[in-house]
Amino acid sequence: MGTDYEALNLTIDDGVATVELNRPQKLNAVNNTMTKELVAVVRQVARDKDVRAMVLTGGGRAFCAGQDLTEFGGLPGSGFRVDDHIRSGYNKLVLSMRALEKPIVGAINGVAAGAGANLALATDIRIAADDTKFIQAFIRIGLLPDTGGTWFLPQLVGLPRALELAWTGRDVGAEEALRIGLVNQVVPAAELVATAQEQAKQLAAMPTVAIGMIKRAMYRASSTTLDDALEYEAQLQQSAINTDDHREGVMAFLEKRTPEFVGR
Ligand code: T3D
Repeated sequence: MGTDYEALNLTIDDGVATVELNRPQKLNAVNNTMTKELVAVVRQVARDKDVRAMVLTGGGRAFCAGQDLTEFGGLPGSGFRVDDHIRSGYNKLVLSMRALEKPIVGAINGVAAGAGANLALATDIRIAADDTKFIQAFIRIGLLPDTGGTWFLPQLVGLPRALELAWTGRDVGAEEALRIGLVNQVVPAAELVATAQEQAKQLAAMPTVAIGMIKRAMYRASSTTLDDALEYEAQLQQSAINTDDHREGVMAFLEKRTPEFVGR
Protein backbone atom coordinates (compact mmCIF):
# COMPACT_ATOMS: atom_id res chain seq x y z
CA MET A 1 0.00 0.00 0.00
CA GLY A 2 1.53 3.32 -1.08
CA THR A 3 2.33 5.91 1.57
CA ASP A 4 3.79 8.54 -0.73
CA TYR A 5 1.84 11.73 -0.03
CA GLU A 6 3.00 15.34 0.22
CA ALA A 7 0.30 16.99 2.32
CA LEU A 8 -0.49 13.88 4.40
CA ASN A 9 1.33 11.27 6.43
CA LEU A 10 -0.09 7.77 6.24
CA THR A 11 0.78 4.95 8.62
CA ILE A 12 -0.85 1.54 8.77
CA ASP A 13 -0.89 -0.66 11.83
CA ASP A 14 -3.17 -3.41 13.12
CA GLY A 15 -5.76 -2.91 10.37
CA VAL A 16 -5.93 0.86 11.02
CA ALA A 17 -4.79 3.54 8.56
CA THR A 18 -3.82 6.73 10.40
CA VAL A 19 -3.93 9.78 8.14
CA GLU A 20 -2.26 12.89 9.51
CA LEU A 21 -2.72 16.23 7.77
CA ASN A 22 0.80 17.46 7.18
CA ARG A 23 1.07 21.21 6.63
CA PRO A 24 1.71 22.11 10.28
CA GLN A 25 3.39 25.43 9.53
CA LYS A 26 0.00 26.64 8.18
CA LEU A 27 -2.06 24.82 10.80
CA ASN A 28 -2.84 22.21 8.12
CA ALA A 29 -4.73 24.71 5.96
CA VAL A 30 -6.20 22.91 2.96
CA ASN A 31 -4.69 23.40 -0.50
CA ASN A 32 -5.55 21.55 -3.73
CA THR A 33 -2.85 18.95 -3.12
CA MET A 34 -4.34 18.12 0.26
CA THR A 35 -7.92 17.64 -1.01
CA LYS A 36 -6.70 15.49 -3.92
CA GLU A 37 -4.54 13.40 -1.62
CA LEU A 38 -7.32 12.98 0.93
CA VAL A 39 -9.66 11.69 -1.78
CA ALA A 40 -6.87 9.34 -2.95
CA VAL A 41 -6.11 8.04 0.54
CA VAL A 42 -9.80 7.33 1.23
CA ARG A 43 -9.90 5.35 -2.04
CA GLN A 44 -6.77 3.50 -1.00
CA VAL A 45 -8.31 2.62 2.38
CA ALA A 46 -11.49 1.47 0.60
CA ARG A 47 -9.52 -0.86 -1.68
CA ASP A 48 -7.19 -2.39 0.91
CA LYS A 49 -8.90 -5.38 2.50
CA ASP A 50 -6.34 -5.44 5.31
CA VAL A 51 -7.33 -1.93 6.41
CA ARG A 52 -10.64 -2.00 8.28
CA ALA A 53 -10.75 1.44 9.95
CA MET A 54 -9.18 4.88 9.53
CA VAL A 55 -8.09 7.67 11.89
CA LEU A 56 -7.92 11.27 10.65
CA THR A 57 -5.87 13.78 12.64
CA GLY A 58 -3.72 16.88 12.20
CA GLY A 59 0.06 17.10 12.57
CA GLY A 60 1.40 19.85 14.85
CA ARG A 61 -0.78 22.09 17.00
CA ALA A 62 -3.94 22.11 14.86
CA PHE A 63 -6.34 19.74 13.20
CA CYS A 64 -6.99 22.04 10.22
CA ALA A 65 -7.43 25.81 9.72
CA GLY A 66 -9.69 25.44 6.67
CA GLN A 67 -9.05 26.68 3.18
CA ASP A 68 -5.49 27.93 2.68
CA LEU A 69 -6.24 31.63 2.31
CA THR A 70 -2.86 32.30 0.71
CA GLU A 71 -3.80 29.98 -2.17
CA PHE A 72 -7.38 31.18 -2.31
CA GLY A 73 -8.40 32.52 -5.72
CA GLY A 74 -11.67 34.01 -4.57
CA LEU A 75 -10.99 37.72 -4.28
CA PRO A 76 -13.71 39.88 -5.88
CA GLY A 77 -13.06 40.48 -9.60
CA SER A 78 -10.69 37.52 -10.01
CA GLY A 79 -13.17 35.45 -12.04
CA PHE A 80 -12.37 32.48 -9.80
CA ARG A 81 -15.25 29.94 -9.72
CA VAL A 82 -15.51 28.90 -6.11
CA ASP A 83 -18.47 26.62 -6.94
CA ASP A 84 -16.26 24.53 -9.24
CA HIS A 85 -13.46 24.59 -6.67
CA ILE A 86 -15.83 23.31 -3.98
CA ARG A 87 -17.42 20.65 -6.22
CA SER A 88 -14.12 19.20 -7.37
CA GLY A 89 -12.44 19.43 -3.97
CA TYR A 90 -14.36 19.55 -0.69
CA ASN A 91 -17.58 17.99 -1.99
CA LYS A 92 -15.80 15.08 -3.58
CA LEU A 93 -13.84 14.53 -0.38
CA VAL A 94 -16.84 14.63 1.97
CA LEU A 95 -18.84 12.28 -0.24
CA SER A 96 -15.94 9.85 -0.50
CA MET A 97 -15.60 9.80 3.31
CA ARG A 98 -19.31 9.06 3.64
CA ALA A 99 -19.16 6.38 0.95
CA LEU A 100 -16.25 4.59 2.63
CA GLU A 101 -17.76 1.48 4.17
CA LYS A 102 -15.24 1.49 6.99
CA PRO A 103 -15.29 3.69 10.11
CA ILE A 104 -13.39 6.98 10.18
CA VAL A 105 -12.44 8.08 13.68
CA GLY A 106 -11.58 11.79 13.85
CA ALA A 107 -8.82 12.63 16.34
CA ILE A 108 -9.41 16.35 16.54
CA ASN A 109 -6.50 18.35 17.92
CA GLY A 110 -6.08 22.09 18.50
CA VAL A 111 -7.97 24.31 16.09
CA ALA A 112 -10.54 23.03 13.59
CA ALA A 113 -11.66 26.10 11.64
CA GLY A 114 -13.78 26.71 8.52
CA ALA A 115 -13.55 23.80 6.11
CA GLY A 116 -11.31 22.18 8.74
CA ALA A 117 -14.14 22.17 11.29
CA ASN A 118 -16.48 20.58 8.78
CA LEU A 119 -13.86 18.08 7.63
CA ALA A 120 -13.80 17.02 11.30
CA LEU A 121 -17.60 16.72 11.28
CA ALA A 122 -17.42 14.52 8.17
CA THR A 123 -15.67 11.80 10.21
CA ASP A 124 -17.96 9.17 11.73
CA ILE A 125 -16.88 9.27 15.37
CA ARG A 126 -14.95 12.18 16.87
CA ILE A 127 -12.58 12.24 19.79
CA ALA A 128 -11.30 15.71 20.68
CA ALA A 129 -8.27 16.81 22.65
CA ASP A 130 -9.16 18.92 25.67
CA ASP A 131 -7.55 21.98 24.01
CA THR A 132 -9.60 21.71 20.81
CA LYS A 133 -11.59 24.65 19.40
CA PHE A 134 -14.15 24.32 16.62
CA ILE A 135 -14.69 27.54 14.68
CA GLN A 136 -17.22 28.03 11.89
CA ALA A 137 -14.82 30.72 10.67
CA PHE A 138 -16.53 31.28 7.31
CA ILE A 139 -18.58 34.27 8.47
CA ARG A 140 -15.38 36.01 9.58
CA ILE A 141 -14.52 36.30 5.88
CA GLY A 142 -18.07 36.85 4.64
CA LEU A 143 -18.79 33.26 3.60
CA LEU A 144 -21.22 30.55 4.63
CA PRO A 145 -20.26 27.10 5.90
CA ASP A 146 -19.31 24.67 3.16
CA THR A 147 -17.67 21.21 3.25
CA GLY A 148 -21.05 19.93 4.48
CA GLY A 149 -21.42 22.37 7.40
CA THR A 150 -24.99 23.41 6.61
CA TRP A 151 -25.96 19.72 6.68
CA PHE A 152 -23.79 18.41 9.53
CA LEU A 153 -24.36 21.20 12.03
CA PRO A 154 -28.19 21.14 12.23
CA GLN A 155 -28.09 17.32 12.32
CA LEU A 156 -25.64 17.27 15.20
CA VAL A 157 -26.60 20.26 17.33
CA GLY A 158 -30.09 21.29 16.15
CA LEU A 159 -31.05 24.17 13.92
CA PRO A 160 -31.05 27.15 16.34
CA ARG A 161 -27.60 26.28 17.67
CA ALA A 162 -26.30 25.56 14.17
CA LEU A 163 -27.45 28.99 13.02
CA GLU A 164 -25.88 30.65 16.05
CA LEU A 165 -22.52 28.93 15.47
CA ALA A 166 -22.51 29.74 11.75
CA TRP A 167 -23.66 33.34 12.27
CA THR A 168 -21.25 34.21 15.07
CA GLY A 169 -18.23 32.13 14.02
CA ARG A 170 -17.35 31.94 17.70
CA ASP A 171 -14.93 29.45 19.25
CA VAL A 172 -16.49 26.25 20.61
CA GLY A 173 -14.18 24.61 23.16
CA ALA A 174 -13.87 20.85 23.66
CA GLU A 175 -16.19 20.62 26.68
CA GLU A 176 -18.94 22.56 24.92
CA ALA A 177 -18.39 20.48 21.78
CA LEU A 178 -18.98 17.35 23.86
CA ARG A 179 -22.06 18.81 25.57
CA ILE A 180 -23.77 19.87 22.35
CA GLY A 181 -22.91 16.69 20.41
CA LEU A 182 -20.13 17.81 18.06
CA VAL A 183 -17.81 15.15 19.49
CA ASN A 184 -18.19 11.75 21.17
CA GLN A 185 -15.41 12.07 23.71
CA VAL A 186 -12.80 14.50 25.07
CA VAL A 187 -9.40 13.28 26.24
CA PRO A 188 -6.15 14.95 27.37
CA ALA A 189 -4.23 16.16 24.30
CA ALA A 190 -1.31 13.82 24.99
CA GLU A 191 -3.62 10.79 24.81
CA LEU A 192 -5.59 11.83 21.73
CA VAL A 193 -4.07 9.84 18.89
CA ALA A 194 -3.53 6.69 20.97
CA THR A 195 -7.17 6.81 22.16
CA ALA A 196 -8.47 7.27 18.60
CA GLN A 197 -6.23 4.49 17.29
CA GLU A 198 -7.40 2.16 20.05
CA GLN A 199 -11.03 2.91 19.20
CA ALA A 200 -10.30 2.36 15.49
CA LYS A 201 -8.45 -0.87 16.28
CA GLN A 202 -11.47 -2.19 18.14
CA LEU A 203 -13.74 -1.30 15.23
CA ALA A 204 -11.27 -2.87 12.78
CA ALA A 205 -11.53 -6.18 14.62
CA MET A 206 -15.31 -6.25 14.22
CA PRO A 207 -17.44 -7.65 11.37
CA THR A 208 -16.41 -5.11 8.74
CA VAL A 209 -19.21 -5.81 6.27
CA ALA A 210 -21.87 -5.19 8.92
CA ILE A 211 -19.95 -2.14 10.25
CA GLY A 212 -20.02 -0.70 6.72
CA MET A 213 -23.69 -1.47 6.28
CA ILE A 214 -24.53 0.23 9.59
CA LYS A 215 -22.73 3.36 8.36
CA ARG A 216 -24.50 3.26 5.01
CA ALA A 217 -27.96 2.65 6.49
CA MET A 218 -27.66 5.24 9.27
CA TYR A 219 -26.52 8.07 7.01
CA ARG A 220 -29.15 7.17 4.43
CA ALA A 221 -31.88 7.01 7.09
CA SER A 222 -31.29 10.63 8.10
CA SER A 223 -32.58 11.77 4.71
CA THR A 224 -35.41 9.33 4.14
CA THR A 225 -38.74 8.14 5.57
CA LEU A 226 -39.20 5.45 8.23
CA ASP A 227 -40.87 3.18 5.63
CA ASP A 228 -37.87 3.51 3.35
CA ALA A 229 -35.35 3.01 6.19
CA LEU A 230 -37.12 -0.16 7.34
CA GLU A 231 -37.06 -1.60 3.82
CA TYR A 232 -33.38 -0.67 3.34
CA GLU A 233 -32.47 -2.35 6.66
CA ALA A 234 -34.18 -5.54 5.47
CA GLN A 235 -32.25 -5.49 2.17
CA LEU A 236 -28.87 -4.95 3.84
CA GLN A 237 -29.59 -7.60 6.47
CA GLN A 238 -30.18 -10.08 3.66
CA SER A 239 -26.57 -9.45 2.57
CA ALA A 240 -25.13 -9.33 6.09
CA ILE A 241 -26.54 -12.72 6.94
CA ASN A 242 -24.42 -14.30 4.20
CA THR A 243 -21.06 -13.07 5.54
CA ASP A 244 -18.39 -15.26 7.19
CA ASP A 245 -18.43 -12.87 10.15
CA HIS A 246 -22.13 -13.47 10.77
CA ARG A 247 -21.57 -17.23 10.71
CA GLU A 248 -18.55 -16.83 13.01
CA GLY A 249 -20.51 -14.61 15.43
CA VAL A 250 -23.32 -17.17 15.72
CA MET A 251 -20.94 -20.14 16.02
CA ALA A 252 -18.88 -18.36 18.69
CA PHE A 253 -22.04 -17.62 20.65
CA LEU A 254 -23.20 -21.22 20.45
CA GLU A 255 -19.73 -22.55 21.31
CA LYS A 256 -19.35 -20.03 24.17
CA ARG A 257 -16.10 -18.53 22.84
CA THR A 258 -14.87 -15.10 21.64
CA PRO A 259 -15.54 -14.59 17.92
CA GLU A 260 -12.68 -13.94 15.51
CA PHE A 261 -13.95 -11.65 12.79
CA VAL A 262 -12.11 -11.56 9.48
CA GLY A 263 -13.88 -8.62 7.85
CA ARG A 264 -15.89 -10.41 5.18
O1 T3D B 1 -12.06 28.30 -2.05
C1 T3D B 1 -12.97 27.79 -1.40
O2 T3D B 1 -13.26 26.59 -1.55
C2 T3D B 1 -13.70 28.59 -0.37
C3 T3D B 1 -13.90 27.76 0.81
C4 T3D B 1 -13.54 28.21 1.98
C5 T3D B 1 -13.63 27.29 3.12
C6 T3D B 1 -12.96 27.87 4.36
O3 T3D B 1 -12.33 27.11 5.05
S1 T3D B 1 -13.18 29.50 4.72
C7 T3D B 1 -12.32 29.65 6.29
C8 T3D B 1 -10.84 29.70 6.11
N1 T3D B 1 -10.14 29.66 7.37
C9 T3D B 1 -10.07 30.71 8.16
O4 T3D B 1 -10.61 31.76 7.92
C10 T3D B 1 -9.20 30.56 9.41
C11 T3D B 1 -7.98 31.43 9.30
N2 T3D B 1 -7.11 31.24 10.45
C12 T3D B 1 -7.37 31.76 11.63
O5 T3D B 1 -8.34 32.45 11.87
C13 T3D B 1 -6.36 31.50 12.70
O6 T3D B 1 -5.15 31.13 12.11
C14 T3D B 1 -6.80 30.38 13.67
C15 T3D B 1 -7.98 30.87 14.54
C16 T3D B 1 -7.20 29.12 12.92
C17 T3D B 1 -5.64 30.02 14.62
O7 T3D B 1 -5.12 31.18 15.20
P1 T3D B 1 -3.71 31.16 15.93
O8 T3D B 1 -3.51 32.50 16.55
O9 T3D B 1 -3.65 29.97 16.81
O10 T3D B 1 -2.62 30.89 14.77
P2 T3D B 1 -2.10 31.92 13.67
O11 T3D B 1 -0.90 32.63 14.19
O12 T3D B 1 -3.22 32.75 13.17
O13 T3D B 1 -1.67 30.91 12.50
C18 T3D B 1 -0.40 30.23 12.49
C19 T3D B 1 0.11 30.23 11.07
O14 T3D B 1 -0.81 29.53 10.23
C20 T3D B 1 0.18 31.64 10.49
O15 T3D B 1 1.26 31.69 9.60
P3 T3D B 1 2.63 32.51 9.99
O16 T3D B 1 2.21 33.90 10.29
O17 T3D B 1 3.15 31.79 11.20
O18 T3D B 1 3.48 32.36 8.77
C21 T3D B 1 -1.10 31.76 9.73
O19 T3D B 1 -1.06 32.71 8.68
C22 T3D B 1 -1.23 30.36 9.15
N3 T3D B 1 -2.64 30.06 8.86
C23 T3D B 1 -3.64 29.86 9.71
N4 T3D B 1 -4.79 29.64 9.06
C24 T3D B 1 -4.48 29.71 7.73
C25 T3D B 1 -3.11 29.98 7.60
N5 T3D B 1 -2.53 30.11 6.41
C26 T3D B 1 -3.31 29.97 5.32
N6 T3D B 1 -4.65 29.72 5.39
C27 T3D B 1 -5.25 29.57 6.56
N7 T3D B 1 -6.58 29.28 6.59
